[in-house]
Amino acid sequence: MRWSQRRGRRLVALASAVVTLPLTAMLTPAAAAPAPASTPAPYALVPQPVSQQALPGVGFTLTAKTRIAVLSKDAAAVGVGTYLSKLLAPATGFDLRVVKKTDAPDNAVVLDPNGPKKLGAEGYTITSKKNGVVVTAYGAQGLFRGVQTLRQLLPAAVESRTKQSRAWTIAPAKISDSPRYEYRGVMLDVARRFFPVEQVKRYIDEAAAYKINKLQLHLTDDQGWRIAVDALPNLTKVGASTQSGFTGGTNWYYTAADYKEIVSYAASRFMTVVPEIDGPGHTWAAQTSVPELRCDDKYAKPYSGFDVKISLFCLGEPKQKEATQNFLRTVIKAVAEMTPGPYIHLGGDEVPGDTTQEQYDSYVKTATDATTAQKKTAIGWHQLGQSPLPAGSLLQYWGEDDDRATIGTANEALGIRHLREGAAQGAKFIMSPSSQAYLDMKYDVSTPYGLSWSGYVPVQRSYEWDPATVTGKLDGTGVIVPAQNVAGVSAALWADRAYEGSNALPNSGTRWPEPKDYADFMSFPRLPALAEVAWSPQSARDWTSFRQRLGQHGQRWTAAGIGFYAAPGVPWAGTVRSLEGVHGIQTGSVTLEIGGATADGSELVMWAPNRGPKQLWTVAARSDGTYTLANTSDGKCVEASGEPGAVAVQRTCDGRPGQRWTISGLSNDDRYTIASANGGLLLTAASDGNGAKVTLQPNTGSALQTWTVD
Ligand code: TNX
Repeated sequence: MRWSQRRGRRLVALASAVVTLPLTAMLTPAAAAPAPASTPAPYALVPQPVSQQALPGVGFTLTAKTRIAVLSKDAAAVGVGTYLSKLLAPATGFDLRVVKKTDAPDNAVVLDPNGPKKLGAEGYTITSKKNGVVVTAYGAQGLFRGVQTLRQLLPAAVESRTKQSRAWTIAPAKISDSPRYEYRGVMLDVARRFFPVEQVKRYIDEAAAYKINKLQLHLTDDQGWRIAVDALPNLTKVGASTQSGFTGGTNWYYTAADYKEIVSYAASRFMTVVPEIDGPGHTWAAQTSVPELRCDDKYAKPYSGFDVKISLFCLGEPKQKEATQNFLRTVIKAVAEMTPGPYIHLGGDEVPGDTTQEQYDSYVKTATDATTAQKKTAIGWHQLGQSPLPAGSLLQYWGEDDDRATIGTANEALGIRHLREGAAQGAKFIMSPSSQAYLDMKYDVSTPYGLSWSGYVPVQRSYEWDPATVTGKLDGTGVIVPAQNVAGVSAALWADRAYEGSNALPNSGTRWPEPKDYADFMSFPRLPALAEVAWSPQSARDWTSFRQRLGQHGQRWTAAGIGFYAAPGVPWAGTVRSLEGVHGIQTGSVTLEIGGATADGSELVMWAPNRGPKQLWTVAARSDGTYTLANTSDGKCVEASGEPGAVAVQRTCDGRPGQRWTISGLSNDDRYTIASANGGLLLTAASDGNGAKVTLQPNTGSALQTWTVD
């Protein structure tokens, strides 16, 4: 059921979401403020600040002698100065000196943490003029957020890891800003796919650039236990030996030292780590290590598969119930002691059906008691709302748009009932609606990785929603969590299908990207979209402005080495590769050609490349984001009817759906998939040999479906 695509309904839902936006905007309190969205944004800042104004003149140009002057002795504030200096060093080649001052000097980048209290912990102002730049905040954290904006006032090349020779001018502006929500998070599923420490740190930097301030680590699941607990060494000895698709690991977990390194790196970016210990479902890895948690008292065999809802602690037997309680107390205490942040996430999602309410309640009570005993705030997926929770607990809503249609009907979806029960307890909510905020959902039919049980999530869908109304019906009525109980927003990057051709199970030829490359491709550009949802006032947000601003950020990511998805519908500027022009279209050692024929309907073939006109294609973009591919010898277009197995032929170009193609880059290199706009099947060579036919086939991740467009 959860694998079904439900595409028809999804389209209806999208259409109505667009129509209701003005209404939802009117309902939110932030909309009462004057709407800055009506004036075009002078600079391409993401997230959109509360207010910005371009000033006349050229702005402030950095030189090797420019100083970063911190108007404080506070170590955290000075630390932001050092961070900025290091951030600018690789691309500029400057080693800007950080100095402590009492008064703001001219011709410097001034960081002033002594601003008015009304700026709040994260608010800031920036004044950037020809004779210097001043960032003002109430403390170091606000300075850090301001520095992320300052970064975006510099040319995109500043993100390069290597020295670039050019002028480094900070655009002239007056900006005043503060966040809509305090909780602005992203979750990494390090359980299904283990992210080495370096790759977690890299992701922290990428997220911090968009003012994300919480990093939830999904540390435990069926496929792996990723955090060392001294008292239970088996958890990492056995329980960490698998990932989804991998077996035999010996170090696929964070030692106490690793975890500490992640926590302190995150803290240096003003980001709080939220560890998640999921239960009572999603606990197979724990059961491989601690047999007392199982009804049969036997060690479970490590699991490296791709299913969900496969496991449950043995909650019905008194002996095992006690073992589970002891286990939870030990684990939560150990994790809490390693975690300086205020939160422990207790999971609670997707419990297999054979649990009674009493059993679930009792698990939740043990887990939340253990959490409050450590003076931490409990967070759970919204299912946790069905059980009594300590005051101040947070719930993370991950429902899907299809369920929202049932709100207020006699047959409300179970997830909606749990949401209601949580809301009735007065809990605050973190919004991670799967149809908008799940980064593991495919963008569109061409996306090589991930799932689509909650629909496709193109960038626009991840952007155009309001956390204040997302727990209501799609028309904005029947909202369950009142606006004042929304604590914030979190994106979630699950990793149970982090391989190419993820519509099918992987095989021995499947390509697995590095976790960082999977994360980059699925997060960019959607993480910045969600960061803006979390930070910017609803009244300052609109898709037309966002897509323009976002289009300027692709070159920043390219400069930084982030392999993002150049999603259709966004005007990508700068160094992003344009596919338009004349190209050979090749897979393996053969290239696409028209053969000896020129008649309409004649079949295309693959052949060893000779760069002749019969093997070259004019790639032209259409306004709908698709391309046509016209042969340079006879001008006819590549065409295939939509069904599986349809043979690719040439025909006089007339723009019919069978002649339109979605060309999508795979992560971080120059390979593409070519999907028919007439149903989404992929152009597939029958073999890597001379004379091979080309047909439409479902995405299997096969090398014969990945193309270079040279
Ligand atoms: C549901 S969302 C899950 C995860 C999967 C994810 C895949 C949630 C709380 N549980 O276990 O990884 O779907 O999209």
